[in-house]
Amino acid sequence: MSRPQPFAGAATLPGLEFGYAPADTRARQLADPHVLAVIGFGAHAPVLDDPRWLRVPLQPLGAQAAPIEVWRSAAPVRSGRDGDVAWSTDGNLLFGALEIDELDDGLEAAARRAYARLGAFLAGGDMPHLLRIWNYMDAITLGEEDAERYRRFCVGRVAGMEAFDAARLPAATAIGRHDGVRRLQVYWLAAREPGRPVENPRQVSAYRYPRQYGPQAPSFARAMLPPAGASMPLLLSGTAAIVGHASQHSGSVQAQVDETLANLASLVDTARRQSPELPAVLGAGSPLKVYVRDPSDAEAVATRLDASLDPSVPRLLLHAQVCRRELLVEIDGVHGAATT
Ligand code: 3EB
Repeated sequence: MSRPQPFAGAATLPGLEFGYAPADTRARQLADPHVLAVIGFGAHAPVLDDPRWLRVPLQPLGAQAAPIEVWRSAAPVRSGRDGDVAWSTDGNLLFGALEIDELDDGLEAAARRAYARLGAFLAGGDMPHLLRIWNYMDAITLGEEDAERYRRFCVGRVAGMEAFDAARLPAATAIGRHDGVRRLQVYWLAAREPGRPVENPRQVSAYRYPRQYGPQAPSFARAMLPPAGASMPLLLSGTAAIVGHASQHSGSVQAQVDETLANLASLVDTARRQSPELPAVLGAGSPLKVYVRDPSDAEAVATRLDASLDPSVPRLLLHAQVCRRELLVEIDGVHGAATT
């Protein structure tokens, strides 16, 4: 198999590859000492002992068998568990995962506990700089106005983030599950050196959203460039049909897909001003996760993506709830990856 060159010409740090692979290669991936993380999706993904294995209970949509996601380092990896945190590292990059049950005090308190635990874990090591974080929770839009669960999550997240450098928010995804399991799942990529956050000129920065979206603006950057010299892709946050701070195209999933892709293109253009070696358009090194609220929209979403994206762009559709009720689709991923 031909290996595309990692994009950073003068890379001095071992690189990280991202890609999807057939689920039946799982054992082989986990036997590879360079593999930092392997993610399996859906109710049928097994529970395994390996700290590099993460089971994400979001159900894949579509006819194809669900792939696994593989993060592979150019350097050998060691891994372990520290209490409730599963981790792996190549010495420069750190993958970690944590699950916190919601107790009687709810999602806000679970988010506060999760982020306090994460902050303490990162502060205790030599890879403290959070580049990218994923937050998966049940029933994200349940509750009215400021009692809505996503808004409580945003409040708890900030309360737990005291140990963080607020000027360097990570790229992020916060998305809802449909499984009724009240457990917050958080996983992340951190680094020895800080990354370089990227904002989207088409969108108000999420951390500056006005009060109408909740008492605490969401704490994330729209994208993250890797530390200078690292041979790693651009990390794209969960991106939806939001322009300025307002949701667009209520009721039209096709138009929301188009607007979301325009936002992703704008992020890539913006990142390329700092990293001109990044490819100009999404391609084989841009594996995407496409979160679809209503499974009956999956075909329309897939068709729209087929019409707009280069066929080489790997995409995985997952059944998930976006954190605003009118938003039917959200996309995250990486761009400019050397592929596994
Ligand atoms: C948005 O643009 C859509 O709260 O961490 C996307 C990515 C969204 C991350 C988060 C929320 C988060 O506001 C929602």
